[in-house]
Parts: sequence; C-alpha cells; structure tokens
Amino acid sequence: MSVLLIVDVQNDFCLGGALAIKDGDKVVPLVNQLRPHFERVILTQDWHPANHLSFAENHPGKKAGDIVDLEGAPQILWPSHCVQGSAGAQFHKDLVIQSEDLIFKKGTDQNLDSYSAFYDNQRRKSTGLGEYLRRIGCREITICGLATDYCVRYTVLDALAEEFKVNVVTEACRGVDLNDGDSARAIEEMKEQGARIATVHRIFQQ
Ligand code: VGL
Ligand code: ZN
Repeated sequence: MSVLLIVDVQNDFCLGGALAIKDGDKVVPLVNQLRPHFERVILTQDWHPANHLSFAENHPGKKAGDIVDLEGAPQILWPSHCVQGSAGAQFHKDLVIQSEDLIFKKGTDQNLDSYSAFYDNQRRKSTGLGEYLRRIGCREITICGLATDYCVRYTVLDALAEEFKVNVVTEACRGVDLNDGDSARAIEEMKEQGARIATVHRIFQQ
C-alpha cells in the first residue's frame, strides 16, 4: 500500500499566515502532482487550542523565538498559529483533498506540542498513525510539506525509528530556518538516518 503523507500544508504556514514559511505555498502544486501516484493520502493538520503553551502569547513577558520549559523539556515559543477552527488552521485553498483522504490532527493538548505526525514531542501519546499504517500493510511512506526543520523532520525521524522505509520529497518541503541552514541540516540528518530523497520527477517515472 503506497502512502503519501502531507504535513501541515495550512494557511498559517503559507504567505500571509501567522507563522509564514518562506515560499510555503510553493509546495502546493508539487504536492498536488504527487498525490495521484499513491494509493492512500494522509494529511496532518496542526490543530492547537487558543491557550496552547507553544504560543508566546500564553507566556507573559515572553516572545516568539524564546525557549521555555514545557513539562520538563525545552519548547520554542511560536506566534499563535493553527488555532482550532480558525482560517489559519485550514488547509491551503489550492491543496487537493479528497473525501477518502485521512486527516490526523496534532498539537491538540494545551501542555504538549506535537511536531511529529506519530507522537507528541514528549512521546507520551501516539497519534495512532504508526498503528494505522501497519494495519493497512504499509511499509514505505513518502513525506512532503511544512516545515522541513520541524514537523517534516520529526515525522521523518519517527517514521524511520518505527522501521518504515521513508522517502522525503524535499522539493515539496519548505523550512522555517530560525537559524540559517536549519533546513539543510535537517535534510542531512534525515538522510543520515536512512531517508531517501525523492523528486516529483522521479516519482512520475516509476
Ligand atoms: C510547525 C512550528 C510549530 C510545523 C508546527 O508544522 O513544522 N512548526 N508548529
Ligand atoms: Zn504548531
């Protein structure tokens, strides 16, 4: 069973969004080209309550980019983004979504962030994605979306740790790059851990 996992292609990560990633919306046509080549498409949706503790706004005196302790682990503070039910949390309007697609929402717990589509950042709870993939007989997944250095990176590393074969379509990913080179380093790390870099062109040829 071939699976395409589309990570967080939501308005807040695109042009004009609350946590806009440079050229985030440029991934949309590429992701749309990828999807017909897969038997199943799964999307993740960052889906925070307004009081989420990854938001700088919910820590008086702190600003986006600061790091705080959240339940014993360091947490980067972000501008408020992908608030449940808000326009910013919706998928980009040009992203093709079909009724049979599966959507995994994450980051719903006020006290925990969840970059990975598999687990929250503290690895307390599984989202059920790994179990689902095993149940449908999926051994290999192809991952694209936003952001290369956060949700894509964590998702890829968890997928590898769960022993899936992982392809990352880096041209259909964009990163935040809080520090110069974060996305490039994330790609190197994913490769070192065993991810294969795929291109839209190469998938077309298969
Ligand atoms: C993301 C920061 C905060 C992401 C989500 O989708 O990569 N990054 N929440
Ligand atoms: Zn988030």
